[in-house]
Amino acid sequence: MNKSPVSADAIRAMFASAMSDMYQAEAPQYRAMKALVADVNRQTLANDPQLERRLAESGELERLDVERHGAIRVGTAEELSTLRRLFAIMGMAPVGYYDLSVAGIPVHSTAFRPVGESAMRVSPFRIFTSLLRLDLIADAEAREMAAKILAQRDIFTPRCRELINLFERRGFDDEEARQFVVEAAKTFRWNGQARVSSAVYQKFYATHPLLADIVCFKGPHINHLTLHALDIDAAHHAMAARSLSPKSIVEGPPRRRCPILLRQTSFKARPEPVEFIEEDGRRATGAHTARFGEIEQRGAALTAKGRALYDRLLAEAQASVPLAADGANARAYNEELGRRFAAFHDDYETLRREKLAFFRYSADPSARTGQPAFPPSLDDLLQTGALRAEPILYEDFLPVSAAGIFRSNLGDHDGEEFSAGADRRAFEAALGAPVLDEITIYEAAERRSLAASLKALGLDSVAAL
Ligand code: OOG
Ligand code: NI
Repeated sequence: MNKSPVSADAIRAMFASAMSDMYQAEAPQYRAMKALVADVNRQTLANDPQLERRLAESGELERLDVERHGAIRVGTAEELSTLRRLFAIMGMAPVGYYDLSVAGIPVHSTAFRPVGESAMRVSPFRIFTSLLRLDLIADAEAREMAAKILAQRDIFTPRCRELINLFERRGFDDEEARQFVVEAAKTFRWNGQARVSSAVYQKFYATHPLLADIVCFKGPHINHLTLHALDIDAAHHAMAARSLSPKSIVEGPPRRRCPILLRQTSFKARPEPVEFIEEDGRRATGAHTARFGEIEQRGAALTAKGRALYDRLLAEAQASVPLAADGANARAYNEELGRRFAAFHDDYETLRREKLAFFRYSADPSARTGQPAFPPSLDDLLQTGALRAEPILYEDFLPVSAAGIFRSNLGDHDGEEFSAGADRRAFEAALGAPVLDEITIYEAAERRSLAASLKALGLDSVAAL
C-alpha cells in the first residue's frame, strides 16, 4: 500500500526547485543566465500583452521561471536502473530512445519525464539521461580501466538507497518525501575532487572527452539546467551581449509563425578547477569543462509523417551548408535552414489537415448550429466552432539537436564515426524496463481528446475521420 500523502507531482516540483537552487549556487554563470532569461521574458511580455493574457489564463505565467529540464550522464547499467526507480518516485518515466552514436558521441539516452497534461502542468521538469557505451570505445585499455573505476563507485548516498527501497515497500510520509528530495539531489551535485590521477584523466580525455566526464568523478553531476525562453532568438542575442558565450546557432527548426518541436541553445561550458589524486597520493590541480546553461522553446508535436519531413529538411540544410566548428557561417546556415523549411506548412490548419502535427480537441456544444450532414465531418464541426483544435506541445527531445548541444561542450575533439549503430535493446536491458514511445503518447492524447469532445457533442463518431 502506498501511504504517500505527498503526490509524485509534488515531489517532482520540490526536486526541480532543489536542483535549481543547487545549480545556481554551484554555477554562477547559470545564475546569471537565469536572471537574463527572466529579463528577456519580461521584455517579450511587455511587447505582447496578448501573449501575457494568454499565459496568465493558462497558469503558465506563474511558472515561467521554473526549469524545464536538466541533463546527466551515467556509466553503468546499475546506475541507470537505480535512477529509473528514483525518478519513478517523482512521477518521471523513461520516454524515447535517443541514439547519439550517429553523431560520434558514445552514449545513448532517454528522458525521464512526467506523462500527461496535468502532471506536466504541476511541474514540467525532465531529466535527459545518457548512458555511456563502452562498446563504442575502441581503445581496449581505456575501456577496461573505465569499467573497473565505474564498478567501484556508488553514486547514491546510503540514505537515498534506503529511501528508494522504503518507498517501493510502503510509500513516504511528508518528512520522508522531504528527505528523499534532499538525498536525490545530492546524486547530481558537483564534486571537484576527481577519483583518478591527472594521467588517467588525460588518457580518458584523449580517448573521448565524455569518457573523462562520466568516469573520473564521484557522480553524475548535473551538466545543465534549461529555462523556457518566450523568444529564444532574443534571449540568444542577449546572451552574446552579456558575454555568456552562446553557441553559434539555435538548434532545431527555424523560427516560424507556428512553432514545431523544440528549439534550444546554450551558453558554452567553461573550465572549472578540479583536483586529481596522483599515484603517489599527492593532490594536483587541473581543470574540467562540463557545465553550462540552456534555453528552450517548444512547439507542436509532429506525427511520424511530420517528423520524417522535419528530419529530411534538416538533413538537407545541414548537408548543403555544413555548420563550421567555430560557427563562423551561422548566418548562411540559418538562411539555408529557412529556405529548406519553406516546404513545411506554417499554419496550424494545414498541419492538422495534412496530419503533420498532433492536435488536442475540445468541444463547445453551444456552437452547434443546425446539422448540415449526419454524421457531420470533422471539418464541419471545426467550421461551426463546435470543435476546436489546439496543437499538442512537444515534450520530448531531438537527437540531432542534443548532439549539437553535446558537441559545443566537448572542446575541439573531432567526432569520430562509430560503426555500431543504435542499440535500444541493450539500453532497455540496462534500464530494466522498456522506454515509452513518444509518438504513441501524443497519438493517444489526440484520440482521447477527440473522443471526449464528440461525446460532449452527443456524437459517437464523425464521418471521414
Ligand atoms: C545532454 C545534451 C542533450 C538536450 O537538451 O537536447 C540535452 C548532455 O549534454 O548531457 O540536454
Ligand atoms: Ni538540454
